[in-house]
Amino acid sequence: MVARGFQEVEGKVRSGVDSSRIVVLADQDEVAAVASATTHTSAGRGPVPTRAHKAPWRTLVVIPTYNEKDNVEPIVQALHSYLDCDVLIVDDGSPDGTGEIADRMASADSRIHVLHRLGKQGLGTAYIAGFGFAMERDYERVCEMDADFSHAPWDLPRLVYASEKAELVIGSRYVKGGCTVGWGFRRRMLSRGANLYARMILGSGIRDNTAGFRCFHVAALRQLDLDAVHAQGYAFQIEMAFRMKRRGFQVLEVPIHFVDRRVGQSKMDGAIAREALLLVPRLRGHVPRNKSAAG
Ligand SMILES: Nc1nc2c(ncn2[C@@H]2O[C@H](COP(=O)(O)OP(=O)(O)OP(=O)(O)O)[C@@H](O)[C@H]2O)c(=O)[nH]1
Ligand SMILES: [Mg+2]
Repeated sequence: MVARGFQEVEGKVRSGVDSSRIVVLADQDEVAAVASATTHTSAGRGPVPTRAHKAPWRTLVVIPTYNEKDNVEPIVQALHSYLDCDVLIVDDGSPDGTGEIADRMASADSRIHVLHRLGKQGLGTAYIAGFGFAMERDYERVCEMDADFSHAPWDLPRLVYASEKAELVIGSRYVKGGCTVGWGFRRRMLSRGANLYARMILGSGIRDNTAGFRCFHVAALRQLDLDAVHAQGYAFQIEMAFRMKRRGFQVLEVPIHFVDRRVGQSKMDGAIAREALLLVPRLRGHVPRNKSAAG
């Protein structure tokens, strides 16, 4: 299936089309793209564009990694086939050698950068470091993406293009057209429960508060007090979305299919869930509010 531009894609996805099946004609050689929409598929993943979409803004995609040796190279290759952008891998001294693979990738492609940190320091601080990198180097957009293929590389350009209308775009499982694929009952309930809880207590109108597939305006992040952000796990995502909303920024959710990790080990544990449980009620009282902002 083809779409003229990204706005048309969003309409199709909301009405139930799987975004992996849509080729976007913008930036493409049209004849080849139409042919690709019917023939080319990559590992059962649907059509690949004839060339990557050129991000309309200077865009950095931050990918935190901890023991992702089998994912780090394929995920960056995959995302670069959909979006021409810079990538920062933030590796916390992965014992499995992910950091060395990332270094090798960076030396072969000037769009790829690596930040090595000593030991596992958590997702929250990895992203804060990535945001700092984006601010120092004057990127206009900074995205968050997991290394484990839970976030589809073909959805990345959708998030970036949608950021024309909002300072924060969230790839959302809990809006019409979004879903999770492959999670067991327990994991589904945990995610649903966490989101219901955050939604009820924060009242910010955001449906997927814990999603880690996002695109921020760097200019908006500059206006937040990032030093005040301490949350680590899912709580970090809840906190960032809430801070953006309270500051008066637009938050837009685009539907995604979230797929359970392909290979490697989950880092989800009880401590991460507990952190979110305790942090959410505190956010209401502690996060500064703009006069016009909701929540
Ligand atoms: N740098 C860094 N990356 C991390 C850390 N913890 C997790 N990650 C990475 O963050 C991303 C999301 O973590 P996941 O382990 O997939 O967590 P999840 O998505 O909640 O859980 P599963 O998909 O079930 O494993 C992955 O790319 C991880 O490698 C950390 O402490 N430091
Ligand atoms: Mg994951």
